Amino acid sequence: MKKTLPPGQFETESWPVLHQGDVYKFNEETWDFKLFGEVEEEKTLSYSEIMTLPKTISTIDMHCVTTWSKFGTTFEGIAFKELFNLVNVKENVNFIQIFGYYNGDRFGYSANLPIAPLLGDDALFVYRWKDDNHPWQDISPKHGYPLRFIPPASFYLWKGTKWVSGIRFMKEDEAGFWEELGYSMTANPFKEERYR
Ligand SMILES: Nc1nc2c(c(=O)[nH]1)N[C@H]1C(S)=C(S)[C@@H](COP(=O)(O)O)O[C@H]1N2
Ligand SMILES: [Mo]
Repeated sequence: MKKTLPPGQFETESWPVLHQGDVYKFNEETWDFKLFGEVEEEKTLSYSEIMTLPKTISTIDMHCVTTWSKFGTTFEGIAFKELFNLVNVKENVNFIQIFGYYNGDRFGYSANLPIAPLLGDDALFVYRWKDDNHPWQDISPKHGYPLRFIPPASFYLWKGTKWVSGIRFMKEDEAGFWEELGYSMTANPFKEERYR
């Protein structure tokens, strides 16, 4: 398999853990997934409703802005397009923010992304993974259990919200948690778009 390291990155075999705040403790009773914003009708899905959606398995490279890249991790999850299909977005809706847990607030973290590049099999809300050194296993609490977004490799990994709670659909591209603090709106590692 051909590996292309983006500029300024180094390869790691391990999967580092990086986030702000504490680790979310999953409780199925209070957990849900919201599809909201510029949609005809907002939707709230329970954990079991999410987990019965069609599954996708893909190998996706991860590039963290702190300069590590991990190749060849295989994920099992629900493709963004499966959730996108559940709502009718209004006209000219081309962006989303993916929300997740931060310090007691299930909607305290967010990352913005354009919709168009997320319609393939490499934009997944994941719950299981494996690689050459690890058998299939659940995503650990530190990596985002019960559900965690993994963006296509053409985005830095901070766009990969852990402990996800929902998707907000938007007409304008609006900054999320790190973007507000000066990180790139577009975040392409191959163009080294780290800051804005
Ligand atoms: N909810 C939440 N998701 C988050 C973060 C965070 O602080 N909170 N940090 C992001 C950043 S900056 C990175 S690099 C990746 C790291 O993912 P990992 O710890 O699974 O390697 O998670 C992203 N998702
Ligand atoms: Mo990061």
